Amino acid sequence: MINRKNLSLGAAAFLLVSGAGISAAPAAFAGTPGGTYANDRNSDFDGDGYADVLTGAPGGTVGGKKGAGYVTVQYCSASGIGTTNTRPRVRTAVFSQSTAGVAGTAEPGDAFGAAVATGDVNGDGYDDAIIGSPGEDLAGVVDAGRASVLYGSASGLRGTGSVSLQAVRPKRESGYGGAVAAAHFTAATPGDGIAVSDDDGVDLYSDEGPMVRVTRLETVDDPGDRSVVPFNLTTGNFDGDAYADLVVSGFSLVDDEGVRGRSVVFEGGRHALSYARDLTGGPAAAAGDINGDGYDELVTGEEGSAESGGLVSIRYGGEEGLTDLADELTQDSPGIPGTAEEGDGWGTDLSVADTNRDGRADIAIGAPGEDIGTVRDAGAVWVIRGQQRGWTSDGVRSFNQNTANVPGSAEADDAFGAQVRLVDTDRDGRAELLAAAPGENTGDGVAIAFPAATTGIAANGSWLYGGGSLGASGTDARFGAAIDE
Ligand SMILES: [Ca+2]
Ligand SMILES: [Ca+2]
Ligand SMILES: [Ca+2]
Ligand SMILES: [Ca+2]
Repeated sequence: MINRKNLSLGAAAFLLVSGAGISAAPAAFAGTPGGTYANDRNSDFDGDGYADVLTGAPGGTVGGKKGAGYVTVQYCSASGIGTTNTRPRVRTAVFSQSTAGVAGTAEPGDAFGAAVATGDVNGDGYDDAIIGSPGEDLAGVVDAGRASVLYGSASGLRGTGSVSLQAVRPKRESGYGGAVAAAHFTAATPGDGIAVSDDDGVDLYSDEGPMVRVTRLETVDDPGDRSVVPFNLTTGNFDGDAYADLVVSGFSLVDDEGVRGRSVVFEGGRHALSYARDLTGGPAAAAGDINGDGYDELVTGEEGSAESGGLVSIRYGGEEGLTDLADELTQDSPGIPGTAEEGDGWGTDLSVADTNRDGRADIAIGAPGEDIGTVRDAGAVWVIRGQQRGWTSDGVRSFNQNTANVPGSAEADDAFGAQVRLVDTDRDGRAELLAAAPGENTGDGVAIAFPAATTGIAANGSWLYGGGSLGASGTDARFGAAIDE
């Protein structure tokens, strides 16, 4: 049951939110929309030119509080991603609500890090982090939820000066901060706008010195078609203009559809994001330029599509926005290894970026419910290539923890592939694959980093890390439940 409410906030209803001002004038913002193009970097917290990796561990114990949650940062370099124990070492950091300057207090079940996103929201050239804690209680309102903005700097992400975002009227179990995103949606500020979802819509913010709540996008809009319970926020540039578009993906409330995946597309523009259309597909979504024509494609994943064990759909971008017709893929499609079986969850998570430097983005697909042999819900990931005509069945790869050269072994309920992220951590033009198994070791969670060879993602050289490898408590952390590229 979804609680309806009318929370439309006009532009006149600007609302100041607690937080710090801008300390430096906007200077280095590149104005790149969307941040989803294959070679974009929008997670460079320390501004050294290398993408950094932000990972959520919403089950993590902080100061003895189980499930308070934390995030980790790995500052990457020419040698890519690592930990403090790898050679070469990379600098790492851990942030939680116990970090000085971060709003709130680490309490059991806050789930800080359940959602993560990055973008340069104050336009100072250092990317910033948006972190959701949907389990946060606010003034006695259970699971009202909140999101926190942590700013980047020359020394990396900082707790000091962080900003807390919460609903105008916090609502019980609304899960504010369940999904977060940032991109250059409008010309309102030099930096990126911020989107934060709860269970019936999305609040948009822009950092204008003080953080300002600009408007609210309702997605539960009875009796119209635009009826989506938000689950995921995705940004891309589907029509090739100067502004990023926002896709709110989740589950449909349209009467005759049953519980189907559905997404609402809001188009970015000079002054505002505006409703463009809604479409089938979700709750997973990702965007990137798969055919290399300069327009992003939207890829949606519908893991619960009962007849197929998971359905992945691709709609192509163009001058007029996304195509109506979608390419539909399942594990039974030609050239794709595996067999579609109920419960596979193929398409539970998706990521789109170029893995072999051919100028066309490739698609990573996670299926955490995939059985490996007789091992139930061990999980697997696929990488499907982009080409000029769209996706191709040539060169599709699939990996699980029993694949040769992949660390660990496939165990029941590992849920490997629950998160997949393609990110070019060493800036060589080829995105590496990070695939998480948040269920590994009964809920500790691990991520496996797969290198990008000249021919694309490879098992050879893959390695594994968890919260414990990054100076945090690994126990029951569900490390990797959210990863931002
Ligand atoms: Ca960096
Ligand atoms: Ca910034
Ligand atoms: Ca395209
Ligand atoms: Ca690379």
